Amino acid sequence: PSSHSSTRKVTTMKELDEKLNYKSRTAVETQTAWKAPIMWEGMWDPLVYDRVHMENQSSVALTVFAIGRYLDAYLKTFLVSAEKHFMIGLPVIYYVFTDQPNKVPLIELGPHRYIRTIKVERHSRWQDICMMRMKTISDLIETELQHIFSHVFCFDVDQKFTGRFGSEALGDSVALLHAHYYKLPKNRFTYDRNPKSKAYMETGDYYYHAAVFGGNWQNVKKLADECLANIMEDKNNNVEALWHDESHLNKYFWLHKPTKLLSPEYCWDNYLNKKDILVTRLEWAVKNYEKLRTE
Ligand code: 2GW
Ligand code: MN
Repeated sequence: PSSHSSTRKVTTMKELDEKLNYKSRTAVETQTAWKAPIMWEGMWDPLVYDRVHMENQSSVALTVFAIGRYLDAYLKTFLVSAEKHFMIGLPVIYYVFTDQPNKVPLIELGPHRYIRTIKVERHSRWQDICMMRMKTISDLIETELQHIFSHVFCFDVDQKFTGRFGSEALGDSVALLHAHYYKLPKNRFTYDRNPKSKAYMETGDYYYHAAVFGGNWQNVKKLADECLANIMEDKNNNVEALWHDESHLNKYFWLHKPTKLLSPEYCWDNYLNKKDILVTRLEWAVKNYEKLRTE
């Protein structure tokens, strides 16, 4: 058939978000002041999102770091659970950054799902392990990701997928509401309050969690570059932001508003009371700080 014979309108990804049912949840905020959706269970039809993203040929790269003891402790559970719940139906590539490539577990992958292990140096300070992820992510997008995968999601490894984390989470610039702060007043947010740091901020919109962020590759590149530049400027000035890369991420999303927010369903801490949480999609792993952080 010629292109003229098709009368079915192709839905764009933007139109999908405009059709979200913002009124389906009443006890929680479902839209920001700048009209970005906050994604809570019940607001969308997952099948419609999947169909439109398949038609638009969306594809997703996931980045995760497993350095030192975090590899044995968390990586296998993270990947195996992602194969059950993360962006099922879309092409996915996992980029695993580690100092021990030969220890990355072999896991069974679904069709159109790939894994790529890339060796990185291990920074001696854990703060640098966290912060320097921004450099690695930026380099990856520059050298091989751009133009190939439409979207990028960056994750902490110390977590496990437990429910659908699907195409509804895709957007141009995506931030996650931190489970511990989404109900707290702004004066409790732990932004960096040191005027000497580039992450310094007096007030903000929300407290975002650095365990999950994403967007199209262009925006994730901008985010990583700007956070990295600020981290390096802090290093030159001998200051370090309170919560490291997370403080810089919060500053970035204050200056450049995300186009989509994920509710804490997308990264839940089971230690908390589940009152507003109808489904947990990703859960914090139990952490043995003593064992993981001492050398
Ligand atoms: C991190 C802290 C202390 C000791 C070790 C590490 C560590 C982190 C490591 O030895 N190996 C490693 O691979 N990582 C990676 O960095 C791993 O992917 C991990 O999930 C991520 C962030 O570290 P994590 O999960 O221990 O930090 P959290 O859960 O306390 O996370 C928040 O705050 C961090 C900054 O302090 C980051 O912003 C993180 O994204 C936040 O979720
Ligand atoms: Mn973590």
